[in-house]
Amino acid sequence: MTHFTILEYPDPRLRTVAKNVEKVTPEITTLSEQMLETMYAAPGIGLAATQIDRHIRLLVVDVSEDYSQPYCLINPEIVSKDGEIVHEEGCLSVPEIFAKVTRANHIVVKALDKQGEPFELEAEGLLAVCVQHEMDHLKGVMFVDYLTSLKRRMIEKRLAKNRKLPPTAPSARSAL
Ligand code: K2U
Ligand code: ZN
Repeated sequence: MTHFTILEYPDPRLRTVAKNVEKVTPEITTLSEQMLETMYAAPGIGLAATQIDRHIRLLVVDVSEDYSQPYCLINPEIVSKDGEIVHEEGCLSVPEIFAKVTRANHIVVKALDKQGEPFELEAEGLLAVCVQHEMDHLKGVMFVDYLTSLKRRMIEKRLAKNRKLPPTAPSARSAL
């Protein structure tokens, strides 16, 4: 069972713009499966390759209650979007921080699956939010970038403080 280390904000590697996957090789297929294992173990509902310091356009999501609906999107492109949703977001790279972000409520995304086959995913609600959140990671964008600079500075101070706390101390968990 492979669980990757997840980069944490403000690590500058999280700002890397990922490159297109030229060929979906067995290594890429295995990587996507290992990313799902890492995501489920976190636990999370999405993970972008950027977060495990692999700068290729690959993301995984599963917003189901029972881990039964995993999607792997390689070289994802949004082909249409509409509607608006304000949803509280978190991020495995920004632990213990949650904040509301406005995104498109309905999207159609074209991508390659983990075998390299093209497909289209129509998503709305939390799945649409999660896919857009992960696609932002592939551009070096994080959900905290949508917040005010004051809130971002507060997050950076809180994360720094939490890192200094002994591992057993309750961290300063908060929504902004
Ligand atoms: O990028 C990540 O770290 C994945 C996020 C996915 C997410 C995107 C948008 C809105 C909420 C979550 C992580 O899964 S954060 C952990 C989490 C899990 C379930 C619900 C909310 C947050
Ligand atoms: Zn994230």
